[in-house]
Amino acid sequence: MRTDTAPTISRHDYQPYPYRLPQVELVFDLDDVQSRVTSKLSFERVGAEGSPLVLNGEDLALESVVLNGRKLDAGDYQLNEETLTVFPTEAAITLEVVSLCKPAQNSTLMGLYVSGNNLFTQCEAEGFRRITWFPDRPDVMSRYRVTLRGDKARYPLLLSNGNLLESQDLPDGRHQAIWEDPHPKPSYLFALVAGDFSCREQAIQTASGRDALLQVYSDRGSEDKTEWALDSLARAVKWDETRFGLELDLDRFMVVAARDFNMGAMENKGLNVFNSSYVLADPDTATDASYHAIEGVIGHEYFHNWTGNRVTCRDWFQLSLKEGLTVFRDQEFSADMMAHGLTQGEAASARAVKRIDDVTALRTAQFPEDAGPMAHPIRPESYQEIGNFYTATVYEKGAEVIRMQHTLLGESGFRAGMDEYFRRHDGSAVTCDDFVNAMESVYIKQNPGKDLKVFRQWYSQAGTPRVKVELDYNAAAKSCRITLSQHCEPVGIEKLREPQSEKPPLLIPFALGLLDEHGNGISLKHEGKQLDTVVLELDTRRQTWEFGNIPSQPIPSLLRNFSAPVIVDYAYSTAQLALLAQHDSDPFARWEAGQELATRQLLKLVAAIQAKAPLDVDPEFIESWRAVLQDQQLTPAYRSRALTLPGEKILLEKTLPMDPAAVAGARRHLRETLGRELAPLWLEALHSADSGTSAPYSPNGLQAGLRSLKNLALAYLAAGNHPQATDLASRQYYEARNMTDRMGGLAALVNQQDASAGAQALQHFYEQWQHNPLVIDRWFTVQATAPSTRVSTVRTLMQHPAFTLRNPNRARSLIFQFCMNNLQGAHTSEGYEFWADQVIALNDMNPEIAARLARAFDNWSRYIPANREAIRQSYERIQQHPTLSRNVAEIVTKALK
Ligand code: 0A1
Ligand code: ZN
Repeated sequence: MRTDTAPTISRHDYQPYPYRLPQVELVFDLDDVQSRVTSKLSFERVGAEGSPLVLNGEDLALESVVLNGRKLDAGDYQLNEETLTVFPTEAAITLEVVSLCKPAQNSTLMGLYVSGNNLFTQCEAEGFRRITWFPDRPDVMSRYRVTLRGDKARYPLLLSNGNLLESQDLPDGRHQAIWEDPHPKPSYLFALVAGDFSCREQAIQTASGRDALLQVYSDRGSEDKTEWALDSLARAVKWDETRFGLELDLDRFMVVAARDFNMGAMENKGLNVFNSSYVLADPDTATDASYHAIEGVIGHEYFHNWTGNRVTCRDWFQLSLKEGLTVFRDQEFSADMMAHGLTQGEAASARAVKRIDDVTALRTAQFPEDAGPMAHPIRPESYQEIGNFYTATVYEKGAEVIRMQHTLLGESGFRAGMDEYFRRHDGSAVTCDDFVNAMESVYIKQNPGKDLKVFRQWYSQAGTPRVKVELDYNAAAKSCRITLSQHCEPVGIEKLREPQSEKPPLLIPFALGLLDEHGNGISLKHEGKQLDTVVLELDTRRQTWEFGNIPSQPIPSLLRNFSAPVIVDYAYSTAQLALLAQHDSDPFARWEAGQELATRQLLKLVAAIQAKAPLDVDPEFIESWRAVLQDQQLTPAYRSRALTLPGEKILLEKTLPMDPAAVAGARRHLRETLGRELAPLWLEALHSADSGTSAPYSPNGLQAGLRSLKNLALAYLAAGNHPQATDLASRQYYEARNMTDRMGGLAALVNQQDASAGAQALQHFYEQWQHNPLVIDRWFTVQATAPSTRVSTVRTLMQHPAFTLRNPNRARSLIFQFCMNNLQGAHTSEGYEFWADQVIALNDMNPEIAARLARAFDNWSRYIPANREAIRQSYERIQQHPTLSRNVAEIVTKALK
């Protein structure tokens, strides 16, 4: 905890560490109250003679320091809050440091901490320094040999990275295990786990015929819920071999589930630690969405073994080097898994659904971030607390930047670039530039005379670019000119800089198709090929392309498959959008056209609410929704996406000033209207989808699609106050045979008019599932996000015996869900006060989690005046908190600038 202003660390200030550290030996005497760590570090000086040896440490008690066999006195070293410095004279040094830490008291969940009765570590980004003094930076890579000692009854399992060399019993009921990791790694990839777990395992053979063991550890009693995670892991191993030629490099690969975890999961070498919500699943307790998330996160952490661990980051500014790339890889893995075994047409639709979900996530979380005070390039230029930069920008926009390189190079070119990247950098700590260099080496061969110089700007520039499209059709010449121009507004701190200079252009791969007036695709000649979709490489402010042989005035299909993370401006007529929504052969662009129609309708309603005018819904809009609902050619999963209105956060971004109540009101009104006007069709969809899911449960795309359409239909019927809605929802809730249906029923019950039916179901649900924490998280979330929920309800729920702020999942399920996903409940002065109270409470407990909550209203300056003022006051109150953590302080300072 610190109250002074934290220094800002800049990307350009990088200095290599003056020592190499080839070998690390750690001995842990584990105990939850106090653990002793003895470390023996063998350094070799590579920098200037006399370079001081600076080690990071935090919340540690120092017992002793021995330098080259000589015990140091306090006067021989420098010790302060954050560093321990010794002053060696030799070039080869062994340093032995003994220190103590207190796991049970550690509520930050960084470093060594207690969860349940077990001990876990979390070291990324800078948690290793809470375990022992160390050069805690990713460019110092070492081989680790780790001895774990602990009480055998309490900690029957002692796990760390790499291979188990030996285990033996010790006196006094203790035992020890010695682990050695053959692969050099940075400290952030270190892990240990000690405790009592059950294990599900599978022996596999890797592509080259090596035997390996995959293991998933979880709390005793939950072993029946780890089958899907283990299967997903086996699929991930195979997929990385097939798609990228990357093999598992370990004899065993372990995943351990933890109840208390700040993030989703962590890719520690050979010993991944997971938030239990991304491990445990069975049909009774996990929804389809959870199954898919588990598969994705298991894949993500496994893929880090190459993109992150074998090749790691030189410094934390390069975080997107591993995260953007690994998110791209997990997205592709999930898409391939969803498309697996389907016909070509179904596979295309399944991939489009995945793309729609990923783009929706990007627009919900990253676009607002890129337009707010925390806006930063995917490779940030500076930070105060690196923990604040595990963001949607670094991860999701980072993945889009990788995807654009994939689009520019093609699948085989991208693969060649990846091969080159590993050939050059395996075993080292590198930069984003190194990655682009490898890709560029292939791109240059494919495109003589061109390079990725302009493309690199994506790594340096914040903000969502806008691409304006102009179309000129020449009927006489039967030719069509497409002009693209790009622009990116200053964002975040850029706005404070004077004078405001225009940002340099980016290379934007812009996928385009043209349709005739019947909706048929027009073949386009581009760079000597006839194509349905062309990828235009826009790399200046404004560029024009001309296409011949266009028989009549075409309708453009723009940014197909979302080929770049930009916003497109084009003056479509409603009729053109309706045509695209019915006929575009690109399923993503087709969905997008429907979303644009809905957005226009919703924005009209927002304006009407603000003007206190009557709320009219255009009949043509309802007809466009009817057409999709009736289109049996579309898969249920795709239809459910096409029939979902744009989310409140996506809509808010399109309004200025932002008026949360009006946006929520508009969306509610449109859902109610669609629910009422299309009631017979929703009923039909509900019934036919229901009969389609009588097979034994599987989370596969087909079944999940049917359930998602069914739950959507139920939600619309409830929104439209259909007379049968309560009965239908009750029946679905009480008779459900899986959690997806049960939650669909429960949400509909809680959100329909008959309050007593909702309350009864909630009571029933709690009684049924009170012993399963992950299910109780859902119970809190449905209530936190119900439109009728107010601050008083949330405060009451916080008094519930099952509630605790200390468990991040629980805090997220209630507090975060309410503050971030309940527009009607949270955006009141009472809501903002409540939020500030919780940020302050969390600040003293878990700064990482507190800082995430602190971001909830950081775009306050774009709100309508009443909300703006109330939020600002709450931020100021937080700022005055005397023990503000560096994490929260950075967010609040930026929000108030
Ligand atoms: N590297 C992990 C994310 C992660 C980051 C920080 C953590 O501790 C606070 C935990 C996990 C990933 O990308 O999955
Ligand atoms: Zn990651």
